[in-house]
Amino acid sequence: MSIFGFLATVKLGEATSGGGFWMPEGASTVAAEVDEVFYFINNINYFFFALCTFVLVYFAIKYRLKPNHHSGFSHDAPTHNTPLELTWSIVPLFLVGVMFWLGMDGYLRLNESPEDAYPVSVTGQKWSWTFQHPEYGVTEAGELTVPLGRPVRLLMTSSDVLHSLFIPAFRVKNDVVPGRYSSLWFEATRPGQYRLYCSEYCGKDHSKMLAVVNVLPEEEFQAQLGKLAREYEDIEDRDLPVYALTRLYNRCASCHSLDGKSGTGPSFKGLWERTKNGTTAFTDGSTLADYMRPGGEFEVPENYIRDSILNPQHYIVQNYLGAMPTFKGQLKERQIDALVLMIKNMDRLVDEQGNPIESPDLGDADISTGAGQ
Ligand code: HEC
Ligand SMILES: [Cu+2]
Repeated sequence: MSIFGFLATVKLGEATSGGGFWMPEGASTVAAEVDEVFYFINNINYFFFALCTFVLVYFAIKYRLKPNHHSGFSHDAPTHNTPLELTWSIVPLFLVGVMFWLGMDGYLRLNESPEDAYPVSVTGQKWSWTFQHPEYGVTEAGELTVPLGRPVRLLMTSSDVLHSLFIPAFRVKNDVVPGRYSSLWFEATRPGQYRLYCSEYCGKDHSKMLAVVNVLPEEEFQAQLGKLAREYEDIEDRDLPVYALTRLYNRCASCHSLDGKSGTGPSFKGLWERTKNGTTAFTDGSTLADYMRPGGEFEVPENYIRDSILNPQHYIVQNYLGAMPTFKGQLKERQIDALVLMIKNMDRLVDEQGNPIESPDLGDADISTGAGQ
């Protein structure tokens, strides 16, 4: 085994294969290689840290200014040592050269996604992730389902500020930038659930911008996406509010609470009461009631909820900032209906503390979305 091979495999303080103190166990085709480069560089660092510290301490003691020596310098002390200077220049130069070569080689290969990779479009927004599967017409939020043993390519963009998508177990990370696309690819080697983080500070709730990558064997993967693709179509109208609460609300949860506490946005609790009565005040001094008169924009109050989801910058509620991203293109018509119904029936869906009620009674609930009135 060469010295580099050796340095790359020593994992100080490691017990498990793959994972350990620095990184979780690898679960993608590139993980082993990334780890090798990481441990190679890290172990060289340990070595030189120990060497330099040792020499520093040793010389400090050996050549300290002793009592009864008036000057620390002697005039005939050596000022040069060519072999020594060449050694400490050439050895590090060689090592950094190897580090560059290993890093660049891996970086280039990580950037080139295989032709036949399974495509997923990713949108980062404060503070959640949305994943779209164009092959199935499915949108997921907070969870990304991918096939095992097949390359997956993420085409990513942001609808507000700079984010960064990081899946530690796969050893892949890339910035997610507003106004342009960036990409990332991986091939998962173990089924299971893995953490996905935003690793670029993007505001107040950056630390909550998490998702789970769910790696499924091919057959299960196809079954799961087929199910997600039909999910909201198959649902009966009467079940839409519960569907919205369990499957869609996670996209709103970082800003809208269910228990009345105001967050980045107003709580959903009591929102419908306010909307129906037109008492919501906007930053421009108008109130919702001004637009609810016959012939007005929100004569049908359900339309205000709908408009808030699709054009959030249109009317800004007093005491809040226009921080809500648009969900245009991210939610299907029927899903928007579901959210409107959820907000309308909020007090039947959750209890006083905002916890979901199990099998809520929606028997006589108002499940009209205002459409067609
Ligand atoms: C990044 C934070 C954020 C997310 C995520 C978010 N919103 Fe909002 N939302 C806001 C803010 C801030 C306001 C108040 C300012 C305004 O009117 O645009 C608001 C206002 C609203 C309003 C009007 C509230 C009122 O009191 O009249 C509705 C309805 C609404 N959001 C629905 C949603 C739904 C449904 C989702 C999820 C699909 C969602 N929002 C996701 C921040 C967010
Ligand atoms: Cu972020």
